[in-house]
Amino acid sequence: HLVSLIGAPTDIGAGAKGARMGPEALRVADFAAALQSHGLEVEDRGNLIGPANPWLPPDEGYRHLHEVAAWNQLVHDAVLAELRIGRMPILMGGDHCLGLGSISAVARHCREAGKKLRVLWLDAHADFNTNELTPSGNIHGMPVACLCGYGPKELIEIGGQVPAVNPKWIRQIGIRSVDAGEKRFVHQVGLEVFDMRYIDEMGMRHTMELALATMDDNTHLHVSFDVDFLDADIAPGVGTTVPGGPTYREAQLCMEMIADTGRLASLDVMEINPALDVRNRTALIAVDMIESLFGKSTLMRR
Ligand code: DIR
Ligand code: MN
Ligand code: MN
Ligand code: MN
Repeated sequence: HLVSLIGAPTDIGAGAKGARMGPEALRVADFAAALQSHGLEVEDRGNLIGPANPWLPPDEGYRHLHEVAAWNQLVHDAVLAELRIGRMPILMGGDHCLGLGSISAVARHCREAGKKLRVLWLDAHADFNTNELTPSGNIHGMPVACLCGYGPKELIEIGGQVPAVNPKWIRQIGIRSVDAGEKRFVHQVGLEVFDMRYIDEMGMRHTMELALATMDDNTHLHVSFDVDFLDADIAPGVGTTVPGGPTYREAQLCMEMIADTGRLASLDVMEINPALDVRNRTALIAVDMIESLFGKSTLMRR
């Protein structure tokens, strides 16, 4: 179990400044040591270096399109390099626009290795906007659409094949904020979304049983963890908090059930914004959750 940490210190796709400090907040929260305590061999590859955030208004519905493309290319190349040498990449964001680079690399690796791909998108938001639907122009609201082939050429082609991902491979969990046009588009494309109402009515256990169903020994499981997935009361240090998210216990169960599959093969940890946090508690809770994702449990289970 060889894990590589990749820092991507940018908020190029976000609407608030500060997610550029996310990788350092995770390091200060002893992320590597927490992973090592569960038997993983961890290398911290340090931080990628990409363009600065010029903090400009949107242009044709996109803020910082060229800088976002440059960052995603760096992330794609770094993630793919780790996968090709048989290591598990963990991307430390950085805002969630970088899920595009990470998952396009994972999808390319799966094509090369003849693996099936399943993507779990843990988030308060569907991140399924386009430049015509977006109310903000922030590209961290668009990576899932881009992965499915809906977006500008310079973003959708990063993984070498368009679309990078079939929408049928994606399961979204914890969703509770979807913009009006985005909502119509989610339904039109048929994205599989387990929103908070679904979790309220059916419970996290049933939700995760469905989200993890029909995987097999040949499935590469990628988790894209936008930390705003967690309820804002327990994770205040993110740019776009939305109330009514999974509780501590619900989120723990979600992570533990993913661990039980034994199929986790790559991970993004995104949107931690230390400028909005309280004594680094959001990075600490993210590390706590990720320990469960890697198999930490109170007792052994049959
Ligand atoms: C909103 C917020 N849907 C937008 N999106 C995200 O600006 O597109 N916040 N991803 O984290
Ligand atoms: Mn592999
Ligand atoms: Mn997101
Ligand atoms: Mn989000």
